[in-house]
Amino acid sequence: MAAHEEFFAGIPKIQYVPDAGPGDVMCFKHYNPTEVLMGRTMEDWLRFSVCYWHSFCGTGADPFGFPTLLQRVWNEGTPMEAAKKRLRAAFEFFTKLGVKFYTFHDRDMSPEGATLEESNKNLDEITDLALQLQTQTGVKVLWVTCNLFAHPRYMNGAATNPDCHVLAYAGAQVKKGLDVAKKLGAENFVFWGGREGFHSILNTDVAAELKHMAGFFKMAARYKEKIGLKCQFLIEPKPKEPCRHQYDYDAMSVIGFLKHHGLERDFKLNIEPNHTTLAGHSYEHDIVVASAFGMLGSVDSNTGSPDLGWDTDQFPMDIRNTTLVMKTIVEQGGLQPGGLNFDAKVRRESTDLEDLFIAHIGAMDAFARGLRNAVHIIEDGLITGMERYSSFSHGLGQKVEDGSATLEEMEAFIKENGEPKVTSGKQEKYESIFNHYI
Ligand code: XLS
Ligand code: NI
Ligand code: NI
Repeated sequence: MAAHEEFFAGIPKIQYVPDAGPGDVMCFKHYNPTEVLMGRTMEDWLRFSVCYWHSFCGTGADPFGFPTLLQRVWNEGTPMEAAKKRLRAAFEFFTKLGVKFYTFHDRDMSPEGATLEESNKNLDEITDLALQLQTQTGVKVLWVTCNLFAHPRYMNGAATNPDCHVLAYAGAQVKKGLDVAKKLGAENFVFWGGREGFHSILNTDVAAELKHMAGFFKMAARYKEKIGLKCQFLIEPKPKEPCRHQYDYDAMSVIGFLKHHGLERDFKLNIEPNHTTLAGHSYEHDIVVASAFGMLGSVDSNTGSPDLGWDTDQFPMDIRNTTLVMKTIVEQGGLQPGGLNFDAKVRRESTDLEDLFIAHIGAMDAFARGLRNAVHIIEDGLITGMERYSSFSHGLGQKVEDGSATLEEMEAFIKENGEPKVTSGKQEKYESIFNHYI
C-alpha cells in the first residue's frame, strides 16, 4: 500500500509534560489521560471528541469574507477526493492529539449527491474508509447527526416543515444516518433542530409543527429499535440562529417537550454552553438543569463571546466554566456514553495548521484543570454539603421529600411553630470557597 500523505508533518504525538513552561503550548500540562481521579481515569471522565465540521470542513469563510484557512489542503480536489483526504487528515490529527472520539454530520463526512440514492452511495463509500481508519486507530464515533438545515429544501424546516414532502426527505435521510451510526458503532446520535422553529408566527402553525416533530422523533426511535441500534439519542437545544425562534429553546423546554410526548426514555440532551448563553442563561445553567433531571447525555464543549451574542463556537478556555461543568458531570457519575465534543472552531485569523492543535490542547487542559478542581471541591465537601437543606432530612421535611405531606399538615405545623427563622443564603461564602479551588 502506498504511503499516505502526512498532513501535519513535523508535529509529533502530543505528550503530557506537567512542568512545561507557560510558553509551551504544544503539550498537555494538566491532561494526563491515564491518571486516576475518584476511581476513574482522566480519559474516561473527559471522553474528548473532535468535531469534523469545524475542524476539518471549516475554511474560515464567514458571511463577510472569503476562506482564510488556506493550509487545509484536504479541502482541495473533487468533492469525493476531498472527502477521503479529509478523513485521513482527521485520523492523523485524532491520533497525534490522543483523542479517542469524533463527531460528524452525514453531509460533512461525504458530499450530497443529486438524488438521495447518490448521496447514500457517497456515504457508503466514505464510511467504508472511516470504518477502516477506526479499526486501524481505535478512534470511535461519539455521535453522528444528519444535516437537516443546510440544503435549500430545508429552508422552512425539516421535521417541522409545512410540506410533508420535505419531512419525508428528512426522514429518509435520518433512516440512512441511523444505518451509518450502526455501521460505525456510534455511541450516540444527535438531533439539532436548526430550522425547527419560525421567523413569523403569522405563517406558522405552532401546534401542528410540534406534533409533527414529536411524530418524527417517534419514527426515529422505532427505526432504531428495529435495526437493533444501541446508541443513545440526544437532542441539542438552541434558542435561535438560524431561526428567530427555535422550538428546542433550552434544556427545560426540551425536557418539557419530551415528557409531554412520552419521549423522555428515548432521548437525553446534548448541551452546548454557547447555546445556553444565547438563551440568556449562565454558561453552566443548562448542564446543571439537564443533569438535575437525569437527562444530561453529552456536552458540545465550546464557548461564545457574550459581548457578540452569536454562536461563535470558540474553544472553551475559561477554568471557572470548566470547573462548574466538571463538578456537575462528576456528581452525576460521568457522561458515558456521551462525552465532551469540541463543537468549536479556530478563529479565521488563526491560520496556521498548528493552531488547530494549540486550540484543542488548550481546551483539553482547561477541562483537565476543571476536572481536578471539581474533584477537590467534591472531596472537601465544603460546597456540596449545603446545610441550607437540612430541614428536609427529618420530620415534616422528610414527608415533603417523600411526597406524603398534605396541606393540612403544613397548616398544623405553622400553627405550632409560627414564623420561620431568617436564614442566611451564604452566597458570598460559597463564592469565596469556590474561588479557592480555581
Ligand atoms: C449548531 C450546532 C450544530 C450541532 C450539530 O449551532 O451546534 O453544530 O452541534 O448539528
Ligand atoms: Ni453543537
Ligand atoms: Ni452551536
